[in-house]
Amino acid sequence: MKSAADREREEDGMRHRKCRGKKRIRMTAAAMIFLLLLGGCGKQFEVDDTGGETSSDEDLIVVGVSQLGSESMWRTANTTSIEETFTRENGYLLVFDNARQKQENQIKAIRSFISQQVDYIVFSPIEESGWDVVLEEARDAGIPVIVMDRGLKVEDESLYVTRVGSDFRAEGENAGLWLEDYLEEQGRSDEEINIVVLQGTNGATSTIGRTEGFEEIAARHDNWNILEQTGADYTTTKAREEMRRIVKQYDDIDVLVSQNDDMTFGALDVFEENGITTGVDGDVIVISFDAVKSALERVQTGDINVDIECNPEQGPAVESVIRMLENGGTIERDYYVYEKIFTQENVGHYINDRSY
Ligand code: GZL
Repeated sequence: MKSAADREREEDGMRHRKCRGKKRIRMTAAAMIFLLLLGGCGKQFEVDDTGGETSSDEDLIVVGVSQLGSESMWRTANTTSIEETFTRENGYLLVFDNARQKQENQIKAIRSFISQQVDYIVFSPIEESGWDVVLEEARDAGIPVIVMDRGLKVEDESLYVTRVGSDFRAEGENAGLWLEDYLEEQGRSDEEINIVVLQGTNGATSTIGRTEGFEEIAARHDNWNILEQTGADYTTTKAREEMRRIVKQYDDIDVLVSQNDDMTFGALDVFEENGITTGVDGDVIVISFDAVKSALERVQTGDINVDIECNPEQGPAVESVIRMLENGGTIERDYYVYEKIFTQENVGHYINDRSY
């Protein structure tokens, strides 16, 4: 039985952003293209022309997926979404590789998919550059590439069909817009506000987008002081290390912006160790990203003020693109998954329906 939130998420499906709304908190733009899960059978898996092993004579679409790693709860949910989507029952043979946070492993995996003559390649680029050569090899092999989650920069945009993921810059801007509203509600708009930022993996477009988006809003406020932005690689352990140094270095932190929930958990541990309260009525305002269920529980208790969702359930959206390609449909350059902003006021309506 699908819950309301699941139905809403499915109805929302995948959306193509036509324009950027300029509302106070920018939510997904009004003009959307809803992708319908198209019917139609998969393609006959070509027999390897060297007469080598094939998956079987079933009518399966072979999809090679290079996942960047398993560094966070978000990543685990993203992988689960792929595994639950590309099943034999749905007409697919999934060839999956975990690159363990190394770009070189992703490049090796893509080359392996090419030699296996998969029908489609899907990958989440750990960082935005360094993909041109291997994607040219995929194009020369006639294999369409779909980028999932993080983005990338290539000389020739035709090297990949589309990207299914989030608008990271909008996520960063929404964090800044929320802080503007919150400080106004608290009567603190003119107060000196000291901010520290825990950033994700260096060079990742999620890190770049969230950083640039928040900085754009912060630049509007001379009284907002970003004391430090430091990388903690989207992990709890690294965040603990960095925050233990930061709380000794700065004795008046008003806001923590943490670019994923795993790092936020590390920071909350350190604040607690030092007798610093956080969240609603706390010493430090905490802004987090991802909105995994265990973090939403900390929004509900008030330890985290706001969690900017980054939706990992991208499997169905990627599958919709493949179905469109199989049916000769027209593909947009970008598809954004639907995302919300959670605070103590609204989290109770959604938390029980969260699948990750
Ligand atoms: C965002 C994704 C980020 C998450 C982190 O789409 O790439 O990587 O925010 C994850 O949790 O590690």
